[in-house]
Amino acid sequence: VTAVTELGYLGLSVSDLDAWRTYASEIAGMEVVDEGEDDRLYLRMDLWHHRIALYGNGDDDLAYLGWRVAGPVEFEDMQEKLRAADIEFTVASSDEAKDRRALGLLKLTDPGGNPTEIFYGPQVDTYKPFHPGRPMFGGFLTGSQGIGHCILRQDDVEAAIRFYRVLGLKGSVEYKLDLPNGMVAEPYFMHCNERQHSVAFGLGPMEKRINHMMFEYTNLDDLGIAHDIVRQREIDVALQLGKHANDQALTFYCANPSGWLWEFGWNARTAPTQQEYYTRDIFGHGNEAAGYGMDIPL
Ligand code: MBD
Ligand code: FE
Repeated sequence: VTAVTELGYLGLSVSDLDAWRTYASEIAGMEVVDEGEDDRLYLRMDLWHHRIALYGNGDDDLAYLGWRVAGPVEFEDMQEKLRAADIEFTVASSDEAKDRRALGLLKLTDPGGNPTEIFYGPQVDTYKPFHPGRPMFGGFLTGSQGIGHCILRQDDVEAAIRFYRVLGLKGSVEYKLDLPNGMVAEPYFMHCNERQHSVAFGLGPMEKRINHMMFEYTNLDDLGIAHDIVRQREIDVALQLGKHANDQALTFYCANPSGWLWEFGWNARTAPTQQEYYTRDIFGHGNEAAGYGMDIPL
């Protein structure tokens, strides 16, 4: 059965492209590529033409997510699956696919209203070494694990689970967290490759489509440098350094220039073959800056 193979790319709507240029390069270490288009900048994390497109149209939210399938056969099989599940989609024109630097593209909307794309055949610039925006000891962990993971807004978690299962993702509840108000949060984590999770949801109402995007460094020292610079520049840290129970990555969460979170991490373990759940993290992840939708007792 056809399944998506990775969370491959992201489009972000932003209000301050210059702030993003600085943040992405000097803090995250991504390579900024400006091809002279007046509406956008690209961010590179590896040999792909880009992993992130930033559009300076002012929204400060997720513009779209791109899920990859292996090739044209899988692309057609996925369309069959969507039809069988009564999920509406449109196959994009070749100009639209070209705009995403993909060979083939379809567009749909997930049950939370998040613009979603399924593509195959990204443009990979093998001639052009990844050149980080600040000195780095290593790089970003991408490859078969894709760009990273995100937490998305889903008002109907059951509908979201059904949708992402059609795309081929697997997973379940991985935490039961006792909230101060007496409720229990049961966030749901889904994976489609060795990355422990590529998408998660179920942490309650959200203002934006996206709560955070997680990127993983291959070298601990690059996480340390990112953390140092975030502290030097007094950028809001919503969750302090700590280790998650599920992916066991060492991570921290800081505000990006659009007012939502980027989670920087290192040394995540791979997706489980059997389901488990947890009631708290291993250590750290203390709440600090409030108001970013991560005021949860991890
Ligand atoms: C994560 O990456 C995460 O963002 C949360 C909230 C819990 C476990 C792993
Ligand atoms: Fe996360």
